[in-house]
Amino acid sequence: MPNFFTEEQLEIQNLCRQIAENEIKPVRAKLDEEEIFPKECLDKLAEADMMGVYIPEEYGGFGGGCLELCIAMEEISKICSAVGVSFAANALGSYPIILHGSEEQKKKYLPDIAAGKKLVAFALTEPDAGSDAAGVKTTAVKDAEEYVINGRKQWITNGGDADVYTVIAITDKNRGSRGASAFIVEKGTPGFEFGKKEHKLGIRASSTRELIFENCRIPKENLIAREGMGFMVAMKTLDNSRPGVGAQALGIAQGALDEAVPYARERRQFGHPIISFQAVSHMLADMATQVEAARGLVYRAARAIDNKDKDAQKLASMAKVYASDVAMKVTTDAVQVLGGYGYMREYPVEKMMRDAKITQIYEGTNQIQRNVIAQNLIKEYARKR
Ligand code: COS
Repeated sequence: MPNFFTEEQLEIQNLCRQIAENEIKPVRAKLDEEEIFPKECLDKLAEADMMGVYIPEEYGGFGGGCLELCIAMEEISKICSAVGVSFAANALGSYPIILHGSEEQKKKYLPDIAAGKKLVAFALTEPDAGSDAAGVKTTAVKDAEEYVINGRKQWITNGGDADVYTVIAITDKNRGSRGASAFIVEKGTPGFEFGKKEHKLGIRASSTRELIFENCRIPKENLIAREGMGFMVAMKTLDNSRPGVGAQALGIAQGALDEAVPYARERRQFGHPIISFQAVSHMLADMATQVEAARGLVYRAARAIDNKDKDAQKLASMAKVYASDVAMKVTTDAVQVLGGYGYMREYPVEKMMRDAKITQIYEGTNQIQRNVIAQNLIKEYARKR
């Protein structure tokens, strides 16, 4: 893939690779074990100007897009995908502002986000609204110059640690998905509290919390776009962020392969390195092939998003679904190659296997992604007739 990257993109890759190796690798097991939010790792990324890789230059960012985000995400997630998701959740939370925010909102929030001074979170999911994103119940009622928000958001990545939240709430309950609106809510606003931190199977260093809104008043200027556009804002946001989940999964899979091959070369059984047994070498060959195929699709989707291609939404879902399925398969196989050692905490592949699972679930389950792909196919082929 490096052949297709520009000098600047290779620089991003190199910087993130160095930070991942030197700053993240030594602490990843401890962060995972003790469920510590990786603030110091994010600070290192901020020092290298990586927190704003996807933010336009005029707002203090690097000026890249989805492709640059994916490059950074692959490198970070190769070493620790919990740091990866804590990093990428900022992009997910920022996209509503980047894509649909007013000039004032962009000027107010994006420079601090790009500098890593403020962390962001995206709040769509609720206890009864996951795959059915249009089913949100949180309400925002206009009251003179303010909106009053009431409701709960669940499983919010960076919840509690983020300073800025982009929140989807219902402004007109009679209009279905066209009755939702998107808002910016700042941490510390009266009536906005956090629930308990969740304990998870994987990506344990990332923070996942409930958001609780009780008569939380925000200025009407914090409405993103117009009333009724919230569902569209959320869907466009997810179209842009899904290749990033693909890149996270790709990183996890590459990281597992990077552990499995050297181990299989060194581990001797029956007098030979186990890589000399075809049962093992063919497994590694399949793993490597799947990783490369996922890489091709992730970067193809990222370019399509940046170019605003017609098939960008379909490719974004394909990248997410394929790379996450590959990550689950490759990490499971890596544990198998390492055998008993692979199952132990001393080796990183069991963490990679635990981390891989969420990539098949969040930002739209892989079942939802297949629905999105199928819907796109139906429309595409209807146009061709
Ligand atoms: N971009 C722009 N508009 C979109 C869109 C997109 N990607 N997807 C849907 N829309 C529009 C539709 O065109 C439709 O507009 P009209 O009302 O003008 O016809 C409207 O939004 C409703 O679309 P649809 O009927 O397809 O909505 P559904 O309720 O059936 O939901 C899915 C569609 C399932 C795709 C959506 O709910 C989804 O993505 N769910 C997963 C959510 C998710 O990822 N959750 C994870 C938590 S966030 S980390």
